[in-house]
Amino acid sequence: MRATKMLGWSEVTPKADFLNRRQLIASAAAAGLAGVAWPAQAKIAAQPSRYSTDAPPNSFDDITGYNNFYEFGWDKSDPRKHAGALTIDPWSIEIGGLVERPGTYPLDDILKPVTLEERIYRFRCVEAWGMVVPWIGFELGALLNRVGVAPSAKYVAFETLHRPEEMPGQRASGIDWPYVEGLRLDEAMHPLTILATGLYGEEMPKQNGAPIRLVVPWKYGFKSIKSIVKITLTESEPVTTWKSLQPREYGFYANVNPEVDHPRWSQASERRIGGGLFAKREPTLMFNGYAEEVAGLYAGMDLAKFY
Ligand SMILES: Nc1nc2c(c(=O)[nH]1)N[C@H]1C(S)=C(S)[C@@H](COP(=O)(O)O)O[C@H]1N2
Ligand SMILES: [Mo]
Repeated sequence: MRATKMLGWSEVTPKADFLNRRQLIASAAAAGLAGVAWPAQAKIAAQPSRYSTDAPPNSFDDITGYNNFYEFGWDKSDPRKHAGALTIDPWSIEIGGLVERPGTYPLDDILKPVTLEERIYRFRCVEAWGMVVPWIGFELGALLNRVGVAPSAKYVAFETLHRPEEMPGQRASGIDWPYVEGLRLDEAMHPLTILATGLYGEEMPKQNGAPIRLVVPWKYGFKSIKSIVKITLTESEPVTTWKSLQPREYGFYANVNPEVDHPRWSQASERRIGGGLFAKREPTLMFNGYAEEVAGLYAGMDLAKFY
C-alpha cells in the first residue's frame, strides 16, 4: 500500500484497508448500514479531495518517526518510542463555552455523522522543515456547526489530554501542561481546517496525535494540536502554549510566511524531511502554498505584526 503513494494511494488502496474499524463502525451506523458488508459502504471512502496537493507524500516511516509531541519527550524520536503507552479508548471531547449544545461527546458520536476523507496536505514546522502527509479526517466546521456556535463566539480554544502517568513529558517542567492552542473562528470554519483521525489509511498513530488531532495546513505545525480532549468557543483570544512560553518568537497566528523570519532563523526556505542529507532546501511558500484559499482571511492585516 505504501509503495503506491505516488499514484494517489486512495484510488488504488483496497477499500477494506481504507478506514479503521472504529471509523467504519461509526460511519456505518450513521448511514444505517450497521452490519452491512463492505461494498455497501464504498461511498464513505473518500474520493480524492480538491484540497489535496499533488506533491508526493512523505513515507509512513518519516511521518511516524520524526515527530514533535513534547508530552512524550523533546527528541524527534521520543514520541514513537513512548506514545505506545497512551490509552485512547475510551475517548471523548468536552465541547463548551459559547456553543448551543455543550457537552462531553464520545469520539464515536463525533465520528458518526461525518464523512471521512483523505486530505494530502503540506505540513510546515516552525523549525523550518516540511513534510507532505496524507491525513484522513473531516472538516472542523462540520463539528462546530453540529454543536451550534453562539453568535458571540470569536475564537476556538483546544486542549490536549493531561495524563502524566502515560505522558512522561508531562512529568517534566518546561511547558505549562496541558498543551493548548487556538484559532480565530473564521480560521476554524475554513474548509482546509480538519480534525484528523488517521493517516495513510490507518488509524492515527499515537505519536501523531491519536485518536483525534487538529490539522491547519497554512500555519506552522505547532498550531495543529494533538490528542484533543477539549474544545471551547470563546469571545477573546485564547492562551496558547508556545505564545505564552516565548511571545517574541511564536505568535497566535503563526501563518507560514517566508517574509517574516523567526528571531533566531530564516523562514524563507525549508528542509523536506526524507530528502536526504544533501537535498537542496526548498523555498517556503506564502501560507505554505494555500494563499489562494486563505489569504482573504487576513486582508488588511499586518502579517509581520500579527505573526
Ligand atoms: N499536544 C501537542 N500537540 C502538538 C505538539 C505537541 O508537542 N503537543 N507539537 C506540535 C508541533 S511543534 C508540530 S510540528 C506538530 C507535529 O506533528 P507530527 O508529529 O504529526 O508531524 O504537532 C504539533 N502539535
Ligand atoms: Mo513544530
